[in-house]
Amino acid sequence: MQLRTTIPYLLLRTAIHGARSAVSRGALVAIAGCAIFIAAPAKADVISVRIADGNDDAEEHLNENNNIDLGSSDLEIGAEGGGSDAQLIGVRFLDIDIPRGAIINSANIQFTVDETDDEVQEEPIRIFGELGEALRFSGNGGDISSRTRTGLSIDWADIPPWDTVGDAGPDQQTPDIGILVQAIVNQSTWEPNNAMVLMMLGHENFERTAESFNGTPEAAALLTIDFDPNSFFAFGDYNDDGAVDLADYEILKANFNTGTTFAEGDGTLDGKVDLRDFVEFLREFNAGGGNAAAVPEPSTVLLLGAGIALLMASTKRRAI
Ligand SMILES: [Ca+2]
Ligand SMILES: [Ca+2]
Ligand SMILES: [Ca+2]
Ligand SMILES: [Ca+2]
Repeated sequence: MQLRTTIPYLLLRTAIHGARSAVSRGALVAIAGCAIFIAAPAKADVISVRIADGNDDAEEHLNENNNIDLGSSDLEIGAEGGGSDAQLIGVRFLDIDIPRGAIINSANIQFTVDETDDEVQEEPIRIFGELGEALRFSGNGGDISSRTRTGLSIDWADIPPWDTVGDAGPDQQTPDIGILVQAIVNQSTWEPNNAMVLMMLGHENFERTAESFNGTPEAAALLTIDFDPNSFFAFGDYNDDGAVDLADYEILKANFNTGTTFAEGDGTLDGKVDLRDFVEFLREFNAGGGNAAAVPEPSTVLLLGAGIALLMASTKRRAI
């Protein structure tokens, strides 16, 4: 199976893979895209969480009413009705016991075949995470499509035919969605044991029919996350030199409101460089960016805030 991914995702994937390979060295590492502070001894934890409620998997029909189906016995990834009725699928997982900002090594969702399908896939299924509260799905029209999505998405392409009911192997598993999980656990509102929602945006002329909780609870979607509980995302080290300092601030400032990647200042991984990134940057800057000798003077912090405030004011003027 060939995986198609977005360029920012590849950059970050490289960075996180670099961090993983460096874990055994138990050292401070800096790699393309971001820097990771490794506290020895590092280890990887794996959690697997299955959907546990009929209202935690749902289908939204992408028609004019955006009707929600909470109780269907299956989830048609792509489109229902022989491929004519495109759907957005939402899956919600409870009690994700991961600390805020922990490095996500990899993640995937495992589905199980409910009905056989063999349409050739012309375009990918696009997978997003939800930023925000990740509430249980409701029957209100548009409940899934109205949620705030991660700025990044992962493409699930070239899905082979599903030819045996009950199969739950690599062909029914999403590509690595670790970067989406990273964006979710990086949110300032994230706390261990929060719920997590992921969404699969379908299209017409393609259908893969997976089990839902309402159909067969023990074969409902299963989210697996491999993470390092001892290593944390460095939100502010955009230039990978192991320190969160004025050089990183200049990057953030230069790309404020226009940047889209981590290297351009998007520490929160939502595809935008904005005030939230600056808040995260300041948090790490104030803490010395992992370097206790580098804690700045309060007056420096005030100057940085003034610089960003000027940028925000000039943006507002341009917008009028
Ligand atoms: Ca359901
Ligand atoms: Ca269905
Ligand atoms: Ca830096
Ligand atoms: Ca951001």
